[in-house]
Formats: sequence, structure tokens, C-alpha cells
Amino acid sequence: MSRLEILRLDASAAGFDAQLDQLLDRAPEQNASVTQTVDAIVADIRRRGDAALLEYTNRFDRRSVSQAAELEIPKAELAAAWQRLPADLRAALEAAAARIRRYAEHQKLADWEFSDELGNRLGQRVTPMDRVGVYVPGGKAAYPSSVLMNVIPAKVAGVPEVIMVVPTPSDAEGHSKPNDAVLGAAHLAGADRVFTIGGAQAVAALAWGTATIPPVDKIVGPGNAYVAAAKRAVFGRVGIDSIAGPSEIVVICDGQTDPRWIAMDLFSQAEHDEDAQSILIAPDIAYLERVAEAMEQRLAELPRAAIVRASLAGRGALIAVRDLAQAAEISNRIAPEHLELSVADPRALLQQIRHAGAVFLGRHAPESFGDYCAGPNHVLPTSRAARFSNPLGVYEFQKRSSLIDCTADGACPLAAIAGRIADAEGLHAHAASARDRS
Ligand code: HSO
Ligand code: ZN
Repeated sequence: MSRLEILRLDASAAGFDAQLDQLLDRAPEQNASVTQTVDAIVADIRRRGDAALLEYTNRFDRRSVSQAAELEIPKAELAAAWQRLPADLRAALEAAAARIRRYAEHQKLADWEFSDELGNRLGQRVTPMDRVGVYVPGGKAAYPSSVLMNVIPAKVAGVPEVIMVVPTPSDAEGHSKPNDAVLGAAHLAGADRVFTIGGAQAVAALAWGTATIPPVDKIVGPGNAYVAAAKRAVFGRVGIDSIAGPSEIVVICDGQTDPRWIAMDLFSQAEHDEDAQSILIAPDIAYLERVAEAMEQRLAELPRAAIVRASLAGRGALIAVRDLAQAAEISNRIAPEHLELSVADPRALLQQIRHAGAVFLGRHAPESFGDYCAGPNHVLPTSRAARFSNPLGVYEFQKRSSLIDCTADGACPLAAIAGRIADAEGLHAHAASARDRS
């Protein structure tokens, strides 16, 4: 077996900044031909509804469905899939779901109101969306954990109808068999309806609605380049969550954690796909080499070793720094999706961290807890989006309305202010409407 390849960088060396920029350079591709194909599919679904949806589904997923109604998995089938799961998996999913729900409860936005000195009341009222769509990727990336992470916050927000879609291509024998764990998780999380559709056609159907697929108000969930392009195309018609890029982890270690643990933490991200990124930062070159050694040894444990190798060779890095302060600075530039602070005093280091999707504090909190069951959402900002965006959460399924409630007395001073500004804007009706209340 060839040695595991991974880039080594020294943060104090000349040229480091350029090297880091190059390492992070991954603008989410927007391929013109993908965009064109997707635009055509979206337009076609919008125009021809179910007929187009059936055609694309049969063509792209090699299926032979004749009635759009057959695309729905009946609720009883979801419950049956749940019952078919091994009891210990059911128990684990239940425990994870309970923890995810409990965390989500804390995220609920609240109503608030206050009175101004005139006796008017101003406030915010929070209401859930009516109907949302959750896209679950098919194939190997059909993760039951992602079903929980997307559906539970929507339900906690109070969304009455959560529509899940999952592409279910036919296998070699021509059978289209949805994954039991995914369906079981949908049952557990409380998805209201599930359809076996995917790709741009599923996103378009959710956005515009067809006779069979009800139109939703927002679409969340990761997908391939076609799904991402379709989400961009329907944005505005519906809300979307952020467009997910490859998953990333940065581990900052003080050199005192068992190198074998850190090796596996880096692998856990790398095994997602070749484009995933794992970066270790430590103020100790010798320690970095011990981790590299441990990676060499533990790679043999992995069924997905080939993906891990490709990911680490293409996008991984071991970065030597002067001290933990410099590590924090570099991490802030990366703004990673996941950040492990595997150090003696993670709370102190946290003070220096400004941008990260999720922070795992200390040696006993690996990312995989966050992926499955710690409670916080595993849908996190990727590709440096942690500079400006947030984990998926209950708040993504809630909307705020402003409340303006004036008394007759409280209205007078506002009429004068509004009237004067409306005059300046040359908007007569505004001014008159305001002064009517004085
Ligand atoms: N690390 C992934 C989530 C995931 N991991 C699902 C395992 N299953 C993105 O945060
Ligand atoms: Zn993961």
C-alpha cells in the first residue's frame, strides 16, 4: 500500500498565506451546462406538472411508474419500514431524535412586544411556515441522521406539513427500493408525506406544485450539483436553505490528545467524499507527524479507505503553528463547518474563535457526536459560509411578522413625523393617510 498523502504546511513560513488560500479555494462550481439543463427541467415541470415529473423520474431513475400517485410512499409503509429496523438501531434513532428535539426547542424564536412612551405597542409575532419540503439525497448518501436533522426542527417550529422527497433509482434487477432506515427515520421524525422523486425535477415539483406534489414554501436539504442548481433556480418562488458544499473539519490540538483519536476524527470527515476537507492545526510539528503515523496505521480499519486517501491527498492538510492563538487566527480565516478544540482549556480558546458552524470543545467531543446525536443540527454552513450564516434550526422554519398597534393618542405624534417625511418624498397619499390619524 502506498503511503498516505497529505499536505504539510508551516504557518510561519514565507508564502503560507498563499498556500492557505489555495487550500481553501473551492468556489461552489456553477457549471453552465448544468444550469441550462436544470432551467429546462424546471420550466417543463412548471408547464406540464405530473406528466413531466413522471417522464424525468422514469428516465433519470430508470423506473417505470405510470401513475404519479405511485410516487408516494403511504404512511403505513413508513411505519412498516420503522418496524423492520433492528431494535438497537431503532433505540439509537429514538435517543438521537429526542436529543435533537430537545436542542431544537431551545431555538424557537419568541414573540415580543413593548410599549413606546406614547402608549403604542410594537412587537414581533412568530408563525411557522405552512408547508416545507425536505430533500434527502438517494444512494449511498441517504442518511437517516439527515432525515432527523431536517425534519425535526421543522416539526418543532410547528410546520403542519413536511413533505420529504428521496430519489429511489431502480437497482440492477429493476426494483426501486427505498432505504428502510431513511423511511423509518421519516416515520420517527414525523414527516407527513414522502415521495420517491429526486433531482431537479423533485425540487421544481416542490416549488411549483403538480397535481400530485403539493407546492411548499421552503425547500431544505443537500443534494448534487443538479439539486443545488434547481434550488438556486426556484429561490424567490420558495425559500431555500444554504447550498451545501463538501463537508469540512478543522481540528486544533495542543498535542496532548491521543493521535489515534485525532487521526480518526480527520478520517470521519474525509470518508464522506473525495471533496471533503480535513485540516489539523497544532503548535507541535512532532505531534503532527505522530498523527500522520496514526493515520497510516488506522487507514486499514476503513472500508472507505480509497475515498479517505483521495480526500486527504487532494484537500487535507497538517498545519504547524507557533501557538494556539495563531491556530485560532487561521481557523477564523477558514471559517470551518466543524471545529474541534482538542485542547486542555477549550473554553479559553473559544474566546478567540469567531467563525465556525459548530464547535466541539475538548478531547471528548468528536464531530461524529454532532453528526448523530449530541443535539445540535448537523446541517451547517460549508465552504466558509460560517462567516455569514447559521446552522439549520427551528428559526429557519419560522417567520416573523412585525406588529404595529397604535392608540388614538399615540397616533398623533406619529402622524406629524410621517407626514413631514412623506412631504419630503413627494408622496401625498402617504402624508394624508398619516395626518388623517392626528
Ligand atoms: N458530517 C456530515 C453529516 C453526517 N455525517 C451525516 C454522518 N452522517 C455533514 O455535517
Ligand atoms: Zn459526518
